[in-house]
Amino acid sequence: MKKILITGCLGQIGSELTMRLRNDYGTENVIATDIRHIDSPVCNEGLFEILDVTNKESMLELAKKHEVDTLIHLAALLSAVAEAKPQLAWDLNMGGLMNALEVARELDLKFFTPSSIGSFGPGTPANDTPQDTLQRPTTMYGVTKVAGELLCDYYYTKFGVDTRGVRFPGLISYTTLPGGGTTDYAVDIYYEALKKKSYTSFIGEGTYMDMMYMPDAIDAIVTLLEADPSRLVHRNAFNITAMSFEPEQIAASIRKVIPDFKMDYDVDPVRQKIADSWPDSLDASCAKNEWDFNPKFDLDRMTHDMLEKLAKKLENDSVVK
Ligand code: VAH
Repeated sequence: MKKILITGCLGQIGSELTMRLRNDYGTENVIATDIRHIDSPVCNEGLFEILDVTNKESMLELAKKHEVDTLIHLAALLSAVAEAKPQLAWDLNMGGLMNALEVARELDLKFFTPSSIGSFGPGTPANDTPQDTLQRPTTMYGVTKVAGELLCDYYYTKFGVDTRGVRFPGLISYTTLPGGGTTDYAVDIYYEALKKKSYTSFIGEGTYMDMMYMPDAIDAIVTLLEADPSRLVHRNAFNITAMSFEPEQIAASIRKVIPDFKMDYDVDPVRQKIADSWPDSLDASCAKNEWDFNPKFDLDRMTHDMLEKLAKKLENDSVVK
């Protein structure tokens, strides 16, 4: 990986991945793109281009202009938004992916795009979900993720495109506000804990989902993309996870730092139905065996880091306003 074009850079993953890759590979070697420009480090502290991923020719033109060797495609709608706008989700998630794969094929680029635990459905074994198992998701988001996995494997076997991907669990970060996901309760809760010492969860008690702190997610992307291809038995997409918890457990973790934190519930039936269709815990052994996946943050370490970093961010934001 020497020169990288990233789509969806203003999203939850892109906003941190862009800064990490600029640090690791050089600012001049990372071309960040998104559908809009905003006043942010992603747009202001390196190469940034406006890109609508549903326009293949403009994506191809940018990849040629910057002479990239790697394409990381992140632009997509997340689960809850996709469920509210299923036709738009199909057009963006699948149309954008096809365009990105075609650009990677035509220019012989290394390629990464994420799948998700959302690619599984109610018929999937819920605990220690295997790498290779039934995938019959009941959401449009999940349909696009399963189709995306199959399309990426097709481009590898049919055209030799070096496609690689992971099935992300819920990702928790402090750099961007939650963006329409089902697991976002586990981001919201930290903001509310700091602002109000209380949170009303839209996901019900006892709902287990796989989760991961963003630094581990970014490490996973870089490690997989730099992995020796001869070791890869799988490609699209690897189960990865760092922890599995339900709302009461993250609340208990927060109370170790904020003892008087309180939580109650107002369950969102749409996002609860999505969450109930997903696994409780994944088996990530293939990722560990094939490319040394090794997450560093458990729930309490994530909680301490998240509350510390988010408190500083909220303080800075209030000073700026
Ligand atoms: C979502 N955060 O909730 C995303 C992710 C596994 C969840 O795909 O849609």
